[in-house]
Amino acid sequence: MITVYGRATSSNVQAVMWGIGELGLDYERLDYGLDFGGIDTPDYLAMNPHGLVPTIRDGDLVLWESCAILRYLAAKYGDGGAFWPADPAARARVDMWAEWGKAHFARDFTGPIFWARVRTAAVARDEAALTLALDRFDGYLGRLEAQLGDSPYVMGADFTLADVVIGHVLFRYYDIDIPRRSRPVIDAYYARLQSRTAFREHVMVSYEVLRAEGAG
Ligand SMILES: N[C@@H](CCC(=O)N[C@@H](CS)C(=O)NCC(=O)O)C(=O)O
Repeated sequence: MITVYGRATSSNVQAVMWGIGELGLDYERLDYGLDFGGIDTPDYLAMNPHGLVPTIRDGDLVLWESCAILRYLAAKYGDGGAFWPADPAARARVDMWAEWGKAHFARDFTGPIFWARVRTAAVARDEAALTLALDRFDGYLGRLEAQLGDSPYVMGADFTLADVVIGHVLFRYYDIDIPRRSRPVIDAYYARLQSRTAFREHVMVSYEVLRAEGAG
């Protein structure tokens, strides 16, 4: 039984939970963070000195950082197949896209777009910065579209850890009120992700509690 500390509305918790769902693991998830609190206590900080979610406990092992957690779960409980391959070269290619997903795709959506649009009142919003962020993110979508091509998933025929790290961003991208350029390949990819039970259960989670007053 894996214990996940983190609120269901955290995008990083969602990525971990989606991975847990895909791997079919037993878990309990405890609400920590934001209004639930609990992340600034000595006990929590002893597990995660950064006071952020998610943190997981698996027996005596405690881990934080969502991608490190996903890789650990795949290494320990996966089958060495497509999701996170045992073969170093194949694994590195999955990690290459997962790293990009974390360091660019998710980062440059969450703060500059999601926070700006949903967690910031309209009067305080820097619309010019939001427009620039949307342009940059659309460039990322263009490159993701090129990588997807005719394939169902980022790495080709098979669903991998890279889809979790990149794909969890798309629920909020499509759900929030922003201008979106027509991207049929990404639309189809997002539809494909929505057909996955664990995506619907752990990623397609209402974020209304995060909405700032006056955000629109
Ligand atoms: N790089 C970390 C980021 C963790 C992070 O920023 N978590 C946010 C939620 S997505 C957090 O803990 N915010 C404070 C809170 O929820 O109270 C990861 O991927 O796990």
